[in-house]
Parts: sequence; C-alpha cells; structure tokens
Amino acid sequence: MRRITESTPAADGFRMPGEFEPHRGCIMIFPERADSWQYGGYAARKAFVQVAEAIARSEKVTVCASDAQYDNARAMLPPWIRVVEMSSNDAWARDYAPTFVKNEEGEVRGVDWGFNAWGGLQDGLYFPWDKDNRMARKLCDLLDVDVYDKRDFILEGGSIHVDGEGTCMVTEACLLSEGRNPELTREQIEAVLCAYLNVSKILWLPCGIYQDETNEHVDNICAFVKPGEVVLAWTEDRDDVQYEMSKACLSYLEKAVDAKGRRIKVHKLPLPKPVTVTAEECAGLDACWDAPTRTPGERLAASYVNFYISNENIVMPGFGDPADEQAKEILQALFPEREVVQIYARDILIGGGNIHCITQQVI
Ligand code: KQY
Repeated sequence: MRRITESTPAADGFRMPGEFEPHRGCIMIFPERADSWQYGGYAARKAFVQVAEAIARSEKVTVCASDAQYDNARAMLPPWIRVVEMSSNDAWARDYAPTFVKNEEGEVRGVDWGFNAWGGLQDGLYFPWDKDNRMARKLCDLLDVDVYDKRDFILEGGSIHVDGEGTCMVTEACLLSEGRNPELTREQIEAVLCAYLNVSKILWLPCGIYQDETNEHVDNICAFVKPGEVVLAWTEDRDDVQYEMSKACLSYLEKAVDAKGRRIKVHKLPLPKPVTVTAEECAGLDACWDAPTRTPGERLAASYVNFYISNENIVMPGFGDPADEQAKEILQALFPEREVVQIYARDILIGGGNIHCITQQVI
C-alpha cells in the first residue's frame, strides 16, 4: 500500500461512485462498546449479523472484530462472511472505513480522512478515538489499495452522499460545525470535497434529523437513489420539530440543480413516529465520561433514509412502526431491480445510528 500525500483523487482521475453503482464488497465492525450498545452489545450484535447476512447475499462482507470478540464474531457469522481482527473504538464503518474512489481503468484507491468522534473535544461523542482513526489506512492495506492521506481534514463517511456524476450532498449543520474543521471557510471545505471526491457541485442541505448526535449527518435525512433523484425523510406532523427541518431541506432541494444542471426530484420517505429510549435500555448502558450516555425518554434519530444499497438488495431499518411497511413499499418502487430487506433496527438505533452508518461499500 502506498500512502499518497502529494496528489488528490481528482488530479489523478479518480472519483467516488454513487452507492447504487456496483460494489466488490462491504466493511462492517462488530459492536461491543458498553456505553454505545445496551447490555454489552448482545442485541446489537444480533442485529449487525442480520445486516451482514442480508448484504452478503450479493457482495463480500468483511467484519472487523476485536481480539476479545473475534471468536464470537466467527461463531455468529456464516463462513462466507470474512472476519478479521482489527482494533477500533466503536463500530461505525461508514464514518471511519475509507471512502473508496476509482478511475476509468477500474483501479481503486482509498481516502483516509481525519476522524475525531464527531466533534473532538468540542462536542465529540467519546474519547479517545485513535483506533477508529487508524482503521481506514489499515483497511486499505488489507484490501491492497493505495490510500490518499487526508487526515488533516475531519470528515465522516456518513456526512457525505454522492451521485457519482459530480454532485455531493452534505448538511451545513455537520460540515460547518465547530468541532470539525473550524479553521476552514465553507469555500475551502467545498474545495477539499471537490478534490477528494472529484465532484464539482456541493448541495448544502441546512440540517438533518432532530437529535442526530453526529451534528446531523446527511445519510440520515437524504440519500440519492439515482443521479438527480433523492429520498428525503419527511413528516406531515406540523407539531413535530422535525417538520420545519425536513421542510427547510425540501425548500433547498426544490431550488437546487446538480452538477449536470438537473433539477432534483425529491421523493418523500415518511418518518416513524418519534422513537424514545426506555429506562430499561438506559440501565443497560455504561456512562460515557462521567455522564449517562442516554436518559429515559430521550428521542432517538430514527429514519428510514439510513439504508444500505447492496448489489442486489436495499437493506433498510424497521422500528416496529406502522410506517415501516409504507417506507418499505416506497423504497421497493424506487429500486425495482433490488429486493428490499427490512431489519428491525432498534438495537442499532440506540447506539446512535443505523444500517447505513454501520456499513461502508468497497468498490
Ligand atoms: O454515524 C453515526 N450515526 C454514528 C453515531 C455515533 C454514536 C456514538 N454513540
């Protein structure tokens, strides 16, 4: 593996494809952190296994597990899923596995962004994060691809969505947050995204999902289903604080054009009714620093937009809500060539994210 410091993907003719383009595989991390996953992660591991199995129907899944969890991961996962021992601080592959880029000849490289646990000492979610921060480079080494070193720029994979045709979508709430790259202007942040993803247009949604502790990652509120078309998390409940947030995103998208000058077609994807954490769930979580990780009644950032597009499936969350079925039907109609698999994901949600957040496609 070569570490590239003197060039950028755009300069070298590499681009990040849309998630709906073909994948070679998918990376996940086995969960065990006791202040993220209730009751030591027993239920979360079962949900992660279901996600891994669904994705493995059509692509090679690699699960990174600690030494402590390696045997358990190997026992819980089927033999066609690869398990490798790799250190991490938690289990958010989307955010700290590499962003993969490829050129016209099909050569693949990784981008190793800086990671500081969603805001560092400003408003980050845990400390330390050093093992997470080293994963992208280790994974490029494992997969035998060269890696662009961009650790001087803080970015999580869940904070970007691309259409593969020159457009990247982000939220202002996240990319302009104080805990990431406060020394950079919006224009300088755009320049980094353009150089490292090989895009020419950034769509800046104002915000994400209420109470999303990542400073409102885009991958929980809006996702490309194909170039020029997105799904947007939506509620019709005007009394819900999310209503104005989703509406602000819709207003922005209705006026926007992408890198190819197309207007964006927006499909509304209903949100489940507010999901809150129970006292029993909170009792199963260790404290983070000296404070409880979650408090009973706290609203979680549940959204059906947090799905993964595999080669042959859409792997989406369910919450036991009446809207589960409706959201599934909408996604099925938008992806007629892929079968939608819905996985009950409350135990992933309690950790602070969902299926898209725990997966990273390898191209
Ligand atoms: O990408 C994500 N949604 C990660 C959230 C991390 C939460 C840590 N408890």
